[in-house]
Amino acid sequence: FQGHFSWEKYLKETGASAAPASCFRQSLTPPVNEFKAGMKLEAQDPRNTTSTCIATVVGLTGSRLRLRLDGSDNKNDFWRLVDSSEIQPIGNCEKSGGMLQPPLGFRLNASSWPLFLLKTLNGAEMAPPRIFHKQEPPAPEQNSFQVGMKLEAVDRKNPHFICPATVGALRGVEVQVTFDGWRGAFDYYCRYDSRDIFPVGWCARTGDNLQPPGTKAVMPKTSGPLTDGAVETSAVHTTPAVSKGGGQRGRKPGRRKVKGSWSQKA
Ligand code: MLY
Repeated sequence: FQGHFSWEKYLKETGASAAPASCFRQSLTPPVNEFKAGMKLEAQDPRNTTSTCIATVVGLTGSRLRLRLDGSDNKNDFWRLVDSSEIQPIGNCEKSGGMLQPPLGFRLNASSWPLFLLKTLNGAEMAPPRIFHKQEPPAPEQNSFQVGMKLEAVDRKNPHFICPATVGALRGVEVQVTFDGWRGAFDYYCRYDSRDIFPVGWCARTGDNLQPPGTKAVMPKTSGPLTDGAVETSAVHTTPAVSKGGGQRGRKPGRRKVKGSWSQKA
């Protein structure tokens, strides 16, 4: 479900162009997601990347999994593409001589980890090896993004969101991702081969939910009939975005506080 946001219209309205798919470290056909909620797998602990932990799929969105580390709380969920090299079938770690580790912030005493591990795996539904993807797509040879190109990007403060974005700047192998309509509040730099950025149309193809642009920023001026940037943006995007009540004009980015794991003070 894509709300009423249409890239085709939006690109026309903004006079911008989409970054070509060849710029991204993503497969040309988005990877099939055959995982199911409740399945367990091995994942690198995002807060301690040398640790391999047990994770449970707690949600699915497009080609991505929402993961929670067993023994952790529900405030530290993270999202991975199904073809990420950071997820593996259970058994992989020990096969390669490693040991499964408790997650950072393990909620029990460290000494109870071995028993916890036994219990969490006992009778668990393990994600079958065949639904993992053999390897990540290769990184493009170089950073071929250009300033002004449009893309879809994970909002790293709210990683369940993928949103329309623009390349704001280039810095060697890095790309500045600026979120359309959010006045810079969510912008970040990432490597050009980051797995968090996608070509225009990605969400439409994976069935992931692309957020419409925010309404706050003054968009780059185009030859439209309106002259006030702020008015233009709200006129252009008729979708009420993620706001609840109040109307678009009154919405302050960062105002909405939602209980739950993903609202890390957005
Ligand atoms: N916590 C924020 C969420 C904003 C998300 C912005 N992304 C989509 C760029 C809020 O409630 O406004």
